Amino acid sequence: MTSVVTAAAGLRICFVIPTYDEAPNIEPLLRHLAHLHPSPETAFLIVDDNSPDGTAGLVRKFSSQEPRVHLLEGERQGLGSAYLRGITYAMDVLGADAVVQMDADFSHDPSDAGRLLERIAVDADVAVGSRYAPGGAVDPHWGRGRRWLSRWGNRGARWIAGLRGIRDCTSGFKAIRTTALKCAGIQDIRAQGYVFQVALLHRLQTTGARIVEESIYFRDRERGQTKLGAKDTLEFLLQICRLGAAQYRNVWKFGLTGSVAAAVNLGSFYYLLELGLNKYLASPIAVEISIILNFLINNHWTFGDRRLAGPRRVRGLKFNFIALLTLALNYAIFVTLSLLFVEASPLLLQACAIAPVAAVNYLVHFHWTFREAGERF
Ligand SMILES: Nc1nc2c(ncn2[C@@H]2O[C@H](COP(=O)(O)OP(=O)(O)OP(=O)(O)O)[C@@H](O)[C@H]2O)c(=O)[nH]1
Ligand SMILES: [Mg+2]
Repeated sequence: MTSVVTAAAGLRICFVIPTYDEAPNIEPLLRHLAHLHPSPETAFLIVDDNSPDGTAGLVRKFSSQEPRVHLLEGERQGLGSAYLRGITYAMDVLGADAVVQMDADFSHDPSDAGRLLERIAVDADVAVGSRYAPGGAVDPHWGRGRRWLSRWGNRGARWIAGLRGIRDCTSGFKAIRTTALKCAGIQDIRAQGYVFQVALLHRLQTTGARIVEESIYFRDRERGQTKLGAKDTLEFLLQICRLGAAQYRNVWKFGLTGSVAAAVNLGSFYYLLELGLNKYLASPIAVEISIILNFLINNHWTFGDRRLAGPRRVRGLKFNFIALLTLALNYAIFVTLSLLFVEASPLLLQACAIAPVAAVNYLVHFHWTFREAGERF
């Protein structure tokens, strides 16, 4: 065994390893990791949920010779809760700049951690040890059922929860910069079991973390027993649906805000006419009132849960600019359709013009006007 000197040498690294009944594995794993990562800046945190097989006792014994080993004990509340506790402790108490999360059963090869750390030191906030990236693989001993569950679990995470471009969304082997974890506000993650991995990646991705994948070989555990149960599969399904629904929450809020703005547009137009204003002056004033109102509601409500990039007045100008541009686009589509389909109902043509423009409008505002700090346009 040779130790690794990584580009991450300047970072305070903490391995966060959850354990439940891992007595046969924990000591060999800690010995292996301590040898591979000799830096005094590296810590190893075992999060044990009162394992009946005495895992915690073995960790305590090991830590008496190796002070870089820490033990966090608690009641068993599931893998997600254990990770949350462990990561929080690594950041707040041990002052880690980066955490490496991995299983204790040697399914994750300890010598792969160096490659993950290299990536976050060089070009990423998160490096996922990926079984499905080119070059990655799972143990041939995996049965059909397990392969199927893993494949479809990943597809579900991508297609339903919306994890874009990540091949292994359920991997429990990752190196993560704690700056990205702080940005992601992981404290609010409500995932008790294995789906925590998906919820965590989802948070990191939506808050603009740069995520890369490094291929790994996932070995089947040789000692001890699996803790993956039917309850985890059910929670997985429910959680990815919840994450998926959250993706569209902004869409309906945006639609509702747009409808309110349209009503205000008409209302103020009517009121200005009543005041005796010329209709050619009343119309743009009403449009501008509705644009400003639309902006304010979107800024505070629709995208209010985002950490928005840039000052509000710049966002306001961008919003106005896009609103006027899309108004012109809407009008151009309407005129073109009217010329092409002379007989068609004007109301139908107006509706046909609104739909694509509303979609463009939403996407531009989502990724530009109200983009999250850190998101690249
Ligand atoms: N603290 C804590 N650790 C857990 C809990 N459930 C699982 N773990 C640990 O999480 C890691 C992954 O669990 P595993 O049972 O290996 O799950 P898996 O890798 O999907 O399944 P197998 O490798 O087939 O056993 C291991 O280190 C477990 O000991 C839990 O409720 N609390
Ligand atoms: Mg395992």
